[in-house]
Amino acid sequence: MPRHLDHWTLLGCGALGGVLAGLLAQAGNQVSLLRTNDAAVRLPLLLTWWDLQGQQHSFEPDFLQAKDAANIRLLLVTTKAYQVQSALEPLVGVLPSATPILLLHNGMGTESWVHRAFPDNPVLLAVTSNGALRLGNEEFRHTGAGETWIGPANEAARVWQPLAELLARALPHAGWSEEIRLRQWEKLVINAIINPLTALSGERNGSLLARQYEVEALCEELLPLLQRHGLSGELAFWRDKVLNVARLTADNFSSMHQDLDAGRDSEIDYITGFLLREAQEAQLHLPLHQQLYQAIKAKERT
Ligand code: KPL
Repeated sequence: MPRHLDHWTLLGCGALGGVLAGLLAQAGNQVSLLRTNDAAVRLPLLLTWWDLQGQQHSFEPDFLQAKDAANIRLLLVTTKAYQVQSALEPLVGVLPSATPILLLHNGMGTESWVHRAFPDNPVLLAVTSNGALRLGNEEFRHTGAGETWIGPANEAARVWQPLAELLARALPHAGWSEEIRLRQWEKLVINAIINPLTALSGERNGSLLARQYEVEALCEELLPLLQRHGLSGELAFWRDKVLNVARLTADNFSSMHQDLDAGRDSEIDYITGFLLREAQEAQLHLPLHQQLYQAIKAKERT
């Protein structure tokens, strides 16, 4: 395994980034937070987080800037999908080409720019169903144990399989998946249904257990597109998958609900927007998802 793998640099310290930083530090890793060019982003000097048992932990992260890029051994990008490009831009041409870039965000559609901007770096993709809440600029809560999968997005990333073991020492679960894009699509379906519905209703994820027919109709509309992308599950499989996550995260507010509530943009362009773009290319129509997209866009504007 390559050396220095216990030094993680995190780009993005939202709800999930904050909790991951805490979990990685607790497992004995050195954790640095990368300052972006965005002066509005305030990073925690003392990061406090509560674990699943309600126990409080704190640690003081190190800070790096783009000019320190040569010291970045392992870059974990946990910004929102729509921030990936602007957050990574200062590292173009200065991040060592051997440094792996691990992208972890909801939605899809950021990857192609990353490959163009960092053509020689190993690029890895990750999906997670861990629940996280940001309580303030410096305070975070781990709200649900979930699975985390990472996998290669290019050839150079294939040797980085040991990263999954390393993550598994810090997280409730982590595994390597050669089929990470299929897992991203599965998560995309879950987010495309739970997130906009709960962001619009203002309710917790568990509220969808009483809206099974809507969930089913939204799944049904996606089936032809999913089949084109190699996901062959039938309607009951997808409905149960979405409802199962709603059940497991019943007390959570979805990230889209949290974003809109806090006056931030949502990730709808990388979730439903991505699905609509893919559907258009395949000449498929997704009227129900189109309605959700427009309703979230309208809510973003207000
Ligand atoms: O990923 C999530 C999110 O809120 O973004 C789910 C799985 C829906 C949990 O809330």
